[in-house]
Amino acid sequence: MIKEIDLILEQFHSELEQQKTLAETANLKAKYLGKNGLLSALMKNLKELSDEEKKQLGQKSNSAKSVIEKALQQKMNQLEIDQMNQKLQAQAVDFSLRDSLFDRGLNRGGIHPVHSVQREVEDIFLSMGFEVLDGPYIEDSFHNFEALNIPADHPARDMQDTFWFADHQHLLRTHTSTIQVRGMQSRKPPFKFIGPGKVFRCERTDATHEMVFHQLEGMMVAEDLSVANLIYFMKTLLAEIFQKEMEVRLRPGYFPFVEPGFELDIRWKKPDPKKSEQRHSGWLELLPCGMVHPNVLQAGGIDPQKYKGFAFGLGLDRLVMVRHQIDDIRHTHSGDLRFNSQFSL
Ligand code: FA5
Repeated sequence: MIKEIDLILEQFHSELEQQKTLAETANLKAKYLGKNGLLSALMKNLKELSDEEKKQLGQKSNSAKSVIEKALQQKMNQLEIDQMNQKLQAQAVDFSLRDSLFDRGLNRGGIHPVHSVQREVEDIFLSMGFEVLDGPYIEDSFHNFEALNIPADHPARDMQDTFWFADHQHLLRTHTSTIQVRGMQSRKPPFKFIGPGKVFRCERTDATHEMVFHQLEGMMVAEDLSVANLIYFMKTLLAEIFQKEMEVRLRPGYFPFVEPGFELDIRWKKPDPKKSEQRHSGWLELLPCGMVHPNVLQAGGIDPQKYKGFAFGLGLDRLVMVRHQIDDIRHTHSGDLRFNSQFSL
């Protein structure tokens, strides 16, 4: 009878191999292990055997049962996985189709040139150990003005025409310098960070002015900082971005939150508003900067006796204009696909 169990096992394995579905495999379980299955039928003939033989046969039958159970379970698991893979394959997207869809005239997307230059500038500063911070578009007057040394009655408030909310306490931030204030309040010196984002100004648009545009703020605070450090970072930024020497000029500039303050202008081919095909060499205001005013450090919770800082506010849309020789800033956010498609992937 022990031999018969071996034969049953052999038969079971060869049948199991041929199973293709879960239902078929479940039937096999009944056939071999069920109440009226092959193993049970064999065990019904134990009466004529001696006690020792009964014992041996019992052990053999139990071990055959567990071999069958294990093999069935493995087979069922495998069949379930195969079934799932088949389903997934049926739903899968064939990415190799992508290019042929574009060939058939579907428009290819791309990253907006302002965002791609923003990412490049972020990478440059990240590689120099700067953090990248964010800040809200809707600000209070403290973060946009007072903390930046521009009190309510200060004439400099008129330098940036502001979209105020009805409560006259809140506004759409007019510059990313608000991120300076939030950055100072939330960290201890020494630190250095940049803060890119949209800014809003209620002003008339022209070829170099938009109402909604993008700036990238930068700030570094440490002991023993000087204008030389500021100029080093500005030069590195421009060299990395343009990958060639650009003609720049540094001239004194007035911003209440820096002292001394500078305007960094870049030489570019300025378009002639009357004859769009003609360009004249000119200067474009790009990157104002300066040493952080002691009042601003104080408002940010930093001791101006111990620490110094520098800050800058890069105009990202203007940077894109210079880089791609764009004659009018208003093209950049016009949503005109003839413009955008020049920057597709
Ligand atoms: C500021 O906004 C200061 N917060 C910058 C700053 C930061 C100075 C830190 C010192 C220290 P300004 O208004 O000049 O400054 O704007 C900064 C830059 O944003 C300009 O040089 C220009 O590149 C860009 N910009 C300004 N106004 C517009 C506009 N209407 N459209 C497009 N770009 C603009």
